[in-house]
Amino acid sequence: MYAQLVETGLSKVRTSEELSDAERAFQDRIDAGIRIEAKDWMPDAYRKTLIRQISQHAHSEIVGQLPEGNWVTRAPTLKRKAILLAKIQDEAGHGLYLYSAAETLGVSRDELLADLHSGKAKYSSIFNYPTLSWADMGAIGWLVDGSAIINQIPLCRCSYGPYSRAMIRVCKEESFHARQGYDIMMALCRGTAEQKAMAQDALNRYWWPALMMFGPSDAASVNSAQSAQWRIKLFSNDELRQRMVDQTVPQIEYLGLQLPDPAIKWNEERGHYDFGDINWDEFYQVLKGNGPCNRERLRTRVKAYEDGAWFRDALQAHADKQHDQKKSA
Ligand code: BYC
Repeated sequence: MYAQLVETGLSKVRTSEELSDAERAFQDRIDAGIRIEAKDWMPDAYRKTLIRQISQHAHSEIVGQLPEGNWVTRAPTLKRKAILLAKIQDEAGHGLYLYSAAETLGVSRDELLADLHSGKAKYSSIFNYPTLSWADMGAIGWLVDGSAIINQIPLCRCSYGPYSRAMIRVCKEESFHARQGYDIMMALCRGTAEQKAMAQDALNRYWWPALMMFGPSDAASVNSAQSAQWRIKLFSNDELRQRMVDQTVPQIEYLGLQLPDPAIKWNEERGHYDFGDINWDEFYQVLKGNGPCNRERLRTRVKAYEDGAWFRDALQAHADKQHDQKKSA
């Protein structure tokens, strides 16, 4: 798969002869499965790619709290509310591990946040969709965290040590998130006709955006080939997307819900489910900032950051005071 990705992606990958001695030695380490650590020499482009991906990932975890945060005060029971709160707190934790992993590459958290707040840095397209009903909490846990697990399990084996280690705990927590989402869907599907209709509506609305989380098709993915060569990507966008469809269709059937795409059909020859065409125009519009909630999400994040200024100032004042006391002792 790795070789195929290197060949088919849009980004040009240099052959061994085109690499400098240092780059060749670096690639040999990666090919031998040796992890790259923060203080090791690395090509600038490798560093840049990792900063891009890890920071986008961190931003996604942080912005990803907002759609679910919308339902904390309206959770149907105390138990559901406690579970949802715990999940959202986990996402904040994931953001923090990931910002720390990005910082090992020589970029500061302030720079990363400035890029998010100015709209320069991306975060996952999925978080620009609204959460209209309680069933959306089920659909997000099940489909969004479910997709995240499929994408992130391979990242536990990626070439950059700090990123791969952060992913281990993230994936464990995502498994709990996916289970709680499916549990919400099960409860709704076993409930009244109205509750089941809510579950169906959430599935219908979140299905396509969840498939878009895996990124553009392999033929359109600009970064895949290089990232595969560096073992940042172990599987292609389309391959992971197919895995998501194959895993989820039987779960939809178990819930007794209608398939959200009439083109879904088991293909005996391929050993996979076929599915319909993704609306890539919608995906790129969301990436450009024109999704249903892009502006609202960014505005909320910027306001939260500005509202927290007094707390960061207090922390700094406390640290300065401790530093002065140590110096004068
Ligand atoms: N949304 O060449 P490609 C979570 C961008 S958080 C937005 O294939 P790459 C959760 C891509 O960045 C889950 N942008 O890129 C949290 C690139 O743009 P730039 C977040 C996207 O990087 C809270 C361009 O499109 N997971 O689970 O090789 C609550 C071309 O794409 C998207 C991660 O971040 C998208 N969906 O592959 C609940 C996982 N897709 O940067 C749940 C780590 C693509 O060149 N990231 N783009 O301007 C990855 O695995 C990879 O970055 C991707 C994209 C597969 C997403």
